[in-house]
Amino acid sequence: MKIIVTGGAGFIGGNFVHYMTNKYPDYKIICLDALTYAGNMETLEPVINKPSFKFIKGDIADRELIYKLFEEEKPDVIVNFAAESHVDRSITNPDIFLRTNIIGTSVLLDACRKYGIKRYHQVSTDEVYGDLPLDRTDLFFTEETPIHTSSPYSASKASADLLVQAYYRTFKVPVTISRCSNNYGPYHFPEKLIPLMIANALNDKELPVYGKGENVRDWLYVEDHCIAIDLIIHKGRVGEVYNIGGHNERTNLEVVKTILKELGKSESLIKYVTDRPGHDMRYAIDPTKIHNELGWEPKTLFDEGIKKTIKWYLENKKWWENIISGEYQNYYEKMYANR
Ligand code: NAD
Ligand code: TDX
Repeated sequence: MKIIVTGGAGFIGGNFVHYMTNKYPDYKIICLDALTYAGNMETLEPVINKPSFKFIKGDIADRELIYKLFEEEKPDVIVNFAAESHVDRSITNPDIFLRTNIIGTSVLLDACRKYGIKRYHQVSTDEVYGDLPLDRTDLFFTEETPIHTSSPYSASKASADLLVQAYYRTFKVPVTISRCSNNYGPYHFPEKLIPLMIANALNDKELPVYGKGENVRDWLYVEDHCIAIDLIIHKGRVGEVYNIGGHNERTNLEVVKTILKELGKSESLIKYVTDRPGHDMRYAIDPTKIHNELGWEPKTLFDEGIKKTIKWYLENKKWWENIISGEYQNYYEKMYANR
């Protein structure tokens, strides 16, 4: 089996590459990544010298490059993680989100159509469903929940999902889609809530909490996401959408306070800052379908996963300090200075 993993130098794609090369030593895993600000070769250090692994630098929206790659490699499966993934960046600069997340997906689908494929898997997000009210804890996103997006990021991801479904119906490309809740764990880029708060707390910097910190996210340990995608590409039904999430809902403030407590830091580091425009209130996944059809359930609950994650950031300071000492400084200044 030959699998092309796009976006494999990023957070979830990187964890997926590690997971798959360990679990299936006889599979050929090819990582295609444009190495944007979010891509990091240090994330691929544990696999880079494995004979079953190959890295190619390239953009999923580059049609010529993608067709050549398909022609040369003749992959069986594509798992598309490559995306612009940060909601705040999509608010300040939507353009690149449309190019990578929509056009990039369409180029990959065209290549699948042209060269043939056993499976195209689109890594999507629960954000395509919009949000749920805080006072209706009985409500969850199912695969039937209508698409209803809030940010340029989620609109671009939803557009990609619609294209994937159109290529299934019209051209019979064998696709699957997974829509996962918020991930956390090793190699998470420190612009996102959990790694940002860990890094700031360790540096005794303020922890910027948007609004009142009452927004709820459904946190999934990244390895559980990798296990779910592995199951879907091997056993999932073609044309289907699978929600992935584990009923690990926490308010942002609960998450931040847990991190401070684990690190022995004071809550006085918390700084309430101007809210994100259009900020989704609550995400919560109903994972019944993937549980019933594929037997998936999360292995790592939040209280254990957050400890493991903090431990990883403590033991791998070089990985994230290299990031926050570079261009990231300009981003941080722009995003947080006048908030
Ligand atoms: P990330 O930002 O950490 O990584 C994205 C990777 O894609 C980077 O390595 C980057 O270099 C690469 N990339 C960007 N544009 C590219 C292009 N045009 N061509 C090739 N490579 C390109 O993102 P992540 O958090 O690992 O998310 C991965 C996927 O999972 C995304 O599709 C995202 O929408 C989805 N997702 C993320 C979460 C989450 O909580 N992080 C939850 C649900 C779904
Ligand atoms: O500094 C911050 N302060 C803060 O309060 C940051 C960066 C975030 N937040 C809040 C906003 C959200 O309510 O924390 C919550 C989580 O924020 P992010 O880490 O930016 O994630 P989110 O917007 O929920 O989106 C994530 O989950 C779904 C991923 O980034 C997406 O790629 C994925 O699709």
